[in-house]
Amino acid sequence: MKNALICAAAFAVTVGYAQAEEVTLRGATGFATGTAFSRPYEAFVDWINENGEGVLQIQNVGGPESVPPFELGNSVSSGVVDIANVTAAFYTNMLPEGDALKLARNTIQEQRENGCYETIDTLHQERMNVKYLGRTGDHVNFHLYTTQPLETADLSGLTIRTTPVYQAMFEALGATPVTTPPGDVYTALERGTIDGYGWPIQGVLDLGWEEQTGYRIDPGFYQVDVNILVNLDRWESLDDEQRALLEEGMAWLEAQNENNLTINEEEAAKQAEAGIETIELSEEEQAKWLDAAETAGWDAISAVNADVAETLRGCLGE
Ligand code: 173
Repeated sequence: MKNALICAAAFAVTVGYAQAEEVTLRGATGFATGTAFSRPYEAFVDWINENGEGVLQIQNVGGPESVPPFELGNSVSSGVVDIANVTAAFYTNMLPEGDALKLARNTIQEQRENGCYETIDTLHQERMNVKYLGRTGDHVNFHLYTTQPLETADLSGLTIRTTPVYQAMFEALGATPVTTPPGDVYTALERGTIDGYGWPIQGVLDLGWEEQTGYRIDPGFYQVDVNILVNLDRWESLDDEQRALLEEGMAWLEAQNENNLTINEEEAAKQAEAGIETIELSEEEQAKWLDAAETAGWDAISAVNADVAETLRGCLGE
């Protein structure tokens, strides 16, 4: 009896020690807190903190004011932050092929089914030392917004703010591109140093840009990718329960991507109310517009890495 008690006590101690302590990850977002492309990540952080008591928590260290958006890839790669909410266009310095994610025509759920997720995750792990946890932004297209009306797909003579998302396309259509983080767009418009900017259908009003925007050019093109990345060393240091929690939270978040279809309509209506006029290109000009997007977009990826371009083209749809 005495021996049994000692055994039980020893077992309890062992189990007690074996249980991992609650871990806190330091997180950062590449988009201003509370705006369209940060909100899904913030909801994810809340979900994890609610469901992960005693297991894992995320503490936000902030947005672009803490880590400049184009440096966030480096920060999560080196472990300055443990988890990041960031679009691939902001970390092309580390993974230029990541720019292909915008060319997806399918959803992250389909990419998980057809093996594309694994290819993308492997690229991130090998080249950036990060776990590609998952993706938000499905169903959200990008647009060109301008200060002056535009009649054709010809952008020659116009200086347009870009990121790697729009660079190849806008150049192919004749624009002079200027790359800036989102935080510089308002001032560039105000000073008249740009004639327009690339941005998704969502978020313009969150940033106050409607004051400086005359027109949105339709149709939209590409598909937003805002990805959640976890430093790989940190990921590997987590136990199964902690990783499962992050994956479950990510699946929960990805399931909400379909809400974007409704949000897009609401945002278009809000833009119209705020005085942004929609310019619908003619059928002929639309064809040039969308062809430039697709052709210049994939050509840029192929120029960087033809093999990866071919694999991704096969699994990101069409
Ligand atoms: O325009 C941008 O800054 C950009 O590349 C982007 C990407 C995804 C979502 C929002 C903006």
